[in-house]
Amino acid sequence: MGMRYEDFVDLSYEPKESDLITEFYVEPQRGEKLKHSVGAVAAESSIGTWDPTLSTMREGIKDLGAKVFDLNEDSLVHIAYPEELFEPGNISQILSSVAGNIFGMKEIKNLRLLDIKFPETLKKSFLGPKFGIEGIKKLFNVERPLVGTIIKPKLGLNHEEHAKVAYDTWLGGIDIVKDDENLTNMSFNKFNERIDETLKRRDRAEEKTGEKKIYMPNITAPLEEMKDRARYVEERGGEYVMIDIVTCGGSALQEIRKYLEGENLVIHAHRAMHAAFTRSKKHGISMLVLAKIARLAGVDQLHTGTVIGKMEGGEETITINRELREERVGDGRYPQDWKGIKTVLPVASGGLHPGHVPRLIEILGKDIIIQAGGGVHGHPDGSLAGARALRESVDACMEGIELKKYAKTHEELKKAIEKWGVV
Ligand code: CAP
Ligand code: MG
Repeated sequence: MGMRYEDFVDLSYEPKESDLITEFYVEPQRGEKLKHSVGAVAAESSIGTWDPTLSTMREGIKDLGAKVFDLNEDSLVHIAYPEELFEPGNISQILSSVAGNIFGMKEIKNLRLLDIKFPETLKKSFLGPKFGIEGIKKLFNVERPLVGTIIKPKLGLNHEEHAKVAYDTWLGGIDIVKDDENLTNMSFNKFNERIDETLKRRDRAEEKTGEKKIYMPNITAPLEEMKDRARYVEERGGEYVMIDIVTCGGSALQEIRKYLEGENLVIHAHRAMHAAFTRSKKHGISMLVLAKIARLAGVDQLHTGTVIGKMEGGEETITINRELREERVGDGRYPQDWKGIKTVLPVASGGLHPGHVPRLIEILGKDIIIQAGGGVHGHPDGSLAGARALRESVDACMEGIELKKYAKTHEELKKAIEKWGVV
């Protein structure tokens, strides 16, 4: 009745449609056999443990064991999990299984969860985005990439200063102003006061420019507080909230998504802390997996990197963006069927300035938000001019005019390029 780690490897197994599939990169610890190590991963992430002769094991339970069904020379491993191992609608439980204890096992030197495919029953158990790209497009009614800014300095401005900077950038042509990931309810900048003041300014900016303007306040906090903050934003005419989804965790994210089901609040997801587990190429969890989970849980917008900005993360961003925008079936080796789950608008942010914009659009396409904090508020003539320069860079691309040429007749863009160049 025993179940050794090796018993969790069955290369003849044909995965079923109903199985959850994972792709791992596995490096066994020195002296460990690959089969033993990958078996350990399948065992610990499903039903097994270190002792193969459990007195409590019986035939029916053995069938619930995950199966390594594909094992490559390059240490890529595919594992199939019976769907009964997972509680529908429970991200935390799914992660505790397929991305839980296994990262710390002694048999393993390095282990990276590269990809995941959810079967239909699990997929259907999640809400997915309420608005998605389509809903967001309706809100703005423009075909170009949206331009956003993060108020900088990240922390320190009081609520009036914050609102004034937001107003200036809206006047300059910014569509979306967002709080930074660590700006919540501070002693020097109270959440409620900031919301009141900034939304008031938003209304004025909309009147003055005739354009749709959005403020994305960061409601990140313990769950009950987060709900109160979301409600406060909605009652004052806000249309978006931002959540730090990694530091809040899947449980809080799912709960707030459910709470907002009947409301008109778009969810912007910041991914602060993701790099603690996504950055190493050998260990941890890929950003692609995090993005898929965020989509299932129901964020409408997600930071996915820039390829060319200040943050680490290259070409993978292109794959992730494609997966988030996919309306039907994704294109991994075990493609995710997204039917019934809306799309997510990717957000390019981190070290960007107007000089990045043509290359960014070339790499990532038009269905993105281009956000710049330092690249707006660091403009030699201030935030309003910085906002103009960023918007001008997008307008130039949409008109198919080379940035340096466009800058000849657009002073703000010219100065931005003088300072930061064109990438
Ligand atoms: C951008 C940003 C974002 C990063 C995070 C910042 O500001 O607000 O938090 O984009 O990275 O504080 O760095 P700047 P990512 O425009 O001033 O760089 O989007 O990759 O998760
Ligand atoms: Mg930030």
